[in-house]
Order: sequence, then C-alpha cells, then structure tokens
Amino acid sequence: RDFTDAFYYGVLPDSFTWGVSTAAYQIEGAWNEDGKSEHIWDRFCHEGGHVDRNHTGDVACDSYHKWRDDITILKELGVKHYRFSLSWSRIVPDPTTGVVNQAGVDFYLNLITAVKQAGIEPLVTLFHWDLPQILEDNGSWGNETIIQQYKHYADVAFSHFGHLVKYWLTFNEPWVVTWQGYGIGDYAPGIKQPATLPYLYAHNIIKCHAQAWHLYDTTYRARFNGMVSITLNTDFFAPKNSSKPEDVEAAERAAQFSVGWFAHPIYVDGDYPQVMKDYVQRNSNTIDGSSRLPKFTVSEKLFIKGTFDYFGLNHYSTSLCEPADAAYQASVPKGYLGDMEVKLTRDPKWRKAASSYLYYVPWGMRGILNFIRTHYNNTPVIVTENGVTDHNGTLHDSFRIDYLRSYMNELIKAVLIDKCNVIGYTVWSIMDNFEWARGYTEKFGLYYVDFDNPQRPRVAKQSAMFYKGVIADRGFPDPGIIG
Ligand code: GBH
Repeated sequence: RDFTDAFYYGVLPDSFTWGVSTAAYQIEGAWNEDGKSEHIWDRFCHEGGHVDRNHTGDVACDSYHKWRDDITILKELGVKHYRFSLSWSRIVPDPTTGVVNQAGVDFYLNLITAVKQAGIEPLVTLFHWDLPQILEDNGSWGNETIIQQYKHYADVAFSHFGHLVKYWLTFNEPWVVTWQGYGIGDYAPGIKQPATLPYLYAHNIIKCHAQAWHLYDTTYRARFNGMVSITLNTDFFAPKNSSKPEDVEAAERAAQFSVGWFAHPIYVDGDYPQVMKDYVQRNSNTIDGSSRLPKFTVSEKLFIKGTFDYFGLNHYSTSLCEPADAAYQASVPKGYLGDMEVKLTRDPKWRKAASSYLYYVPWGMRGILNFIRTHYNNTPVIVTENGVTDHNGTLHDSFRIDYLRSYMNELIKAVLIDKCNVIGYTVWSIMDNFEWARGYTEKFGLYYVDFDNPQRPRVAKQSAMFYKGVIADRGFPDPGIIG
C-alpha cells in the first residue's frame, strides 16, 4: 500500500463523533479534598526527584472546582463527546473496605450531568493511572485480590453513572501502566523490574478488564445499552526497509508485542499472540522451558475473549523496525524490550514535537488504523487520543494545527478510501495540563492555561478555533474547482 502524504478532501458521516480528552490527575487538582485518598501519582510527585521541576498535580487546572469552565469551552468547541477519567481514590478511597465516598460520587454526577445537559456524550475512563496507594502497598497489580476490588469499583461507577454514560473505557493504556510504571519506572510508582513485573501485572489488568466488561454485559447492558472497551496506545510499526522480509516481520512482531499484547487476548482468541509467547519463552532461557510470560487457563481465555464493544486507540507517532542486532540488544534492559528482538528507530528526517518520543508522522495514523482493520476484524474504532506538544504553549500554534490537520486527514483517508471502521476521533487535550513526568513543561492543549494564575483561566489557542471548524465541517469538504 502506498501511503501518500497528499491532502485528501472528504467529510465523515454525521454519526462520526468528534471530541477532546483529559484525565483526572492531569486536570482536577484537589488532591486531598472531600475524602479523596492518596494515589500513586500523589506519592510519586510528592516524593520529589521524579517529575521535571518537581511539578505536581496538586492543583493542576483545578477542574475539581472549575469544571463549569471546562463545560464552557467544550461547548465553544462544539465537540460531540468529552473523554475524561474518574479517580478511583475519590470514589472508593480505601478499596480494601470498599466504602463508597459520597462526595466523590457527587462530584462526578454533577460533572456528567452538566456534560449531558450541554448536549455532549461523556466517554468515561475508569482508570487513567491513579492507583490508590493502599493497593500499591498491598502488592499492586500482582495481588489477585485487586481483581475483585477493581470489579467493585467498576460496579460503583456503572450503578451511579450508567444511566448517563454511553461509552466506557476500563483502562487507559495498560502498556504504559505496566511498562513505564513497573518496567522502566519513569512513571509512578517508579519501579524498575523490566523482566518480570510488566508481564505479571498486565496479566491481572487484562483479567480486571474482562471482569468489568462481563459485569456490564450481564448486569447493566439491558438497562443502559452502553459500550465498554479498553484504550490501547500504540505507535504504527513500519518496516525500516519495506523490501526486506525480515524488516516486515520485525514490524509485525513489534506490533504484536505492543498493541497485540492486550488486543490479541481481548479481540482475537483470549490469549497472547503466538509470536509473543514464542519470543518471551526463548528469551526466558529456562531449562524447563517455562516463560516469564504468564499463561491463561482455558476458562480464563474463554472469559477474556470478546470482552469489547469497540476499540479505543491512542495514537501519536511511528517507529521503524528491523531485527535487533547484538549491540541493540545490549543497549536495552533485559526483559520486555529485549524479548521482542526488534531494533526500533526513527527517521531523522521526521519532524519532532516537544516530547522526545513524539515524531510527526501523519501516514502512521492511516497505517495503524489499517492494522486494526486487518488484525481485529474491522472492529469499530474510536481514536481516544491524538495530539502534539510544544514547550511554550503559544496561542499561535500553527505547528499543532498542521499536525492535527494532517493526522485527521490520514484518518479520513483510512475511513473513506480504505473502509476502516472508525467511528470517532479525540484530541489530546482540550487544555494544557499536568503532563506526567514532564510536569507542566510540555503542552498538549487546544486551550492555554496559565499555571501561575490562581484562576487558571482557559484561553483558546488558534488550534481550538481550527478544530471547531473541522468539527462543524465534519472534516475537510472539497472546496470545488476554482476558476
Ligand atoms: C497518553 O500517553 C496518555 O494517555 C495521556 O495521559 C498523556 O497526557 C498523553 O498521552 C500525552 O503524553 O519511548 O520509553 O519514552 C501516551 C503514551 C507515553 C507512550 C510516552 C510512549 C514514551 C515511552 N506514550 N511513552 S518511551
């Protein structure tokens, strides 16, 4: 397939949903108000030494108090959906007792009600990385009691908000949770066990996801008729040299190790991709042939397979793939990255955003949407995040307009030319916010937020008005032939 960068005029159907995204810890602040308990990002930030300039989300955009301002700008943009997350620590501060915090429930009920009243569909993520600290201390995702605790939390959310919410997501990016949290440890809680913990913790996260989906399916679907899924982050993995079969194979292997790790069990057959099982086992180097990758039982596979109603995709960038050589293998931590045996690189000609990982590769959007079409049976996809960073957050953000315009254009090609079943698109983020380990040094917002101003006013950048126009036009209408 020839992925061309030429601009393509086209509009999407009325049913296509356009939105913007946030997450609780990145915008809410009020970290210790109204009964909320401490979570791992509170602890990680307060410890110091982990986040640029030791920034914290203690106040962030202060959306806990200023959520009405968020509704105002959502309306101004004309979005059809708003994706945000619930904080487990607000709703069930101590999951070991399961007691529900009414103030936390009320906060989200007010928010969700106001979003609906504005004519906007809420798209609610149950878990966007803010694990209650008490659960981390009790053995984290490795302690299987977390599966029932997570299911209980999901039950509380479905029962209180299910009548208002059509789109649910169980987890945001389990790859980041497990690899960056417990593998390389640049994200909370900062644990560095790349050989073992990501695999063990991912295993239980997949089980948590399946529990929540089945709970909704058996207990809530008939009443509320919503859709429950998971959001996976992935680069598009392209062969470094597409005429080399070993590079093509490496690209497929890298994709199976990243998106396939979670998508294959859920969307295909209840189990990890065969290539991942093979490569982890051979790199486990055990005499008895056992693997660092855990195994699902037959009944677990049956329980996990098919636990989706759509496919949530977070996509930002592209990587080039070739078989790993010895020097590359020696340069990566032993474990997940080494198990893959793929050398990942970027083309130095690609433009770079402020985030070190974020190379600007619009055709990768079309590539990854086609990967999902062919590997996951053309399941309906909502792009739940796509966006780009700068450092200064200028209001005249032509770079962001250029990025969004070309990525959205590739999405439109994927839908109209390639017949990918994409039903929604979401910009990360509506406003500048707490960008995890980068603190407030990298800005993704369509709206500028001055973090030195106690009022945290939200000010539209040029990209906000650009996106408003795209939504109103449903894409890029053909201007017709001039002259
Ligand atoms: C999303 O993660 C998050 O869901 C969102 O909260 C966040 O604000 C947004 O993106 C912007 O970052 O190559 O080892 O350096 C995006 C997922 C995070 C995956 C950074 C790649 C770099 C890993 N990406 N990560 S590394």
